[in-house]
Amino acid sequence: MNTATKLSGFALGLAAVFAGAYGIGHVAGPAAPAAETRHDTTDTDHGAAGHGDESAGDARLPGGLLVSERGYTLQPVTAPAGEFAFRITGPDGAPVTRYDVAHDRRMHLIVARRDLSGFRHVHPELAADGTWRVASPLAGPGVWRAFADFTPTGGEPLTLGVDVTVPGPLAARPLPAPATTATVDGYTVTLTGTPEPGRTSRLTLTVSRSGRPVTDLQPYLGAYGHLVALRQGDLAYLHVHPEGTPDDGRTPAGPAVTFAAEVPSAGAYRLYLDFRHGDAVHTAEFTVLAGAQPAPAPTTAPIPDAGHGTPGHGHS
Ligand SMILES: [Cu+2]
Repeated sequence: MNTATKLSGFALGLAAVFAGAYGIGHVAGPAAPAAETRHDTTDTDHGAAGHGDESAGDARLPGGLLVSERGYTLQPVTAPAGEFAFRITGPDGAPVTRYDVAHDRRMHLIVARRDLSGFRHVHPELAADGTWRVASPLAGPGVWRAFADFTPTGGEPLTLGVDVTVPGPLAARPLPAPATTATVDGYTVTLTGTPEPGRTSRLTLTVSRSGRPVTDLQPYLGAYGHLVALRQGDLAYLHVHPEGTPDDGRTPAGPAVTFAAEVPSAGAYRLYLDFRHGDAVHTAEFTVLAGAQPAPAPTTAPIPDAGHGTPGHGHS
């Protein structure tokens, strides 16, 4: 991960401050640029590698880092209290009203605070004018990243991201330590496999309850589990695909669900596994470290205590 990538996280955080606060009548985002500055299909853009995606043969950015890409722009719109609403505008500047179904839905809205807490995955309803609405998944104060994961009809799958601020007292939440076991709603989920930068890695999540394997997982979004991975630092949104589907005649309904994951760089990631059992969706979360950890870069922003031991900057 390079300096530009790290700094972009800070810049986005600052942008959120200026973007105003969600829920007090603000319409976030500038007018939709009909012609965005990024057109990822040209090779000239690929010359500017170093955005953190070092995977061989594919210099495209990870998803979710851009609010506007390939002419499509994510625009939160004013919504009543307790509701979250947004539009996707297309290359012609008009709201997109036609979407393809992917993973059982036309729109997946994922939100997480920038400190990777508070993850929610919800499915908004589309109005005829192209506005998506859903009961607000933003559970409390903080700077949230909202990801819209969709496929416009006639276009390619796309994940756009936008920062949304919910005002209120902020509590710092450090990223939980890496672990291979998570508990949620009485379930224990274990993770095997380690993501390796730049190539596809198999991650297997195994669900048990009260010490017994769960073998009757219920289909959710066309699979026995749905996994989202977000990179610490910039919340790059990673594509993760389940192996097998409930209707293929050979994929068991648990206890293990296997995914193919590609991470673009070494670093810390938060994994969020949605699975359905007992007619409810549960989310198990894991922190994982991918690859060798990057050496400390001398040009990153100062961290607390960084000045200790430096002549002339000592604290007593
Ligand atoms: Cu979804």
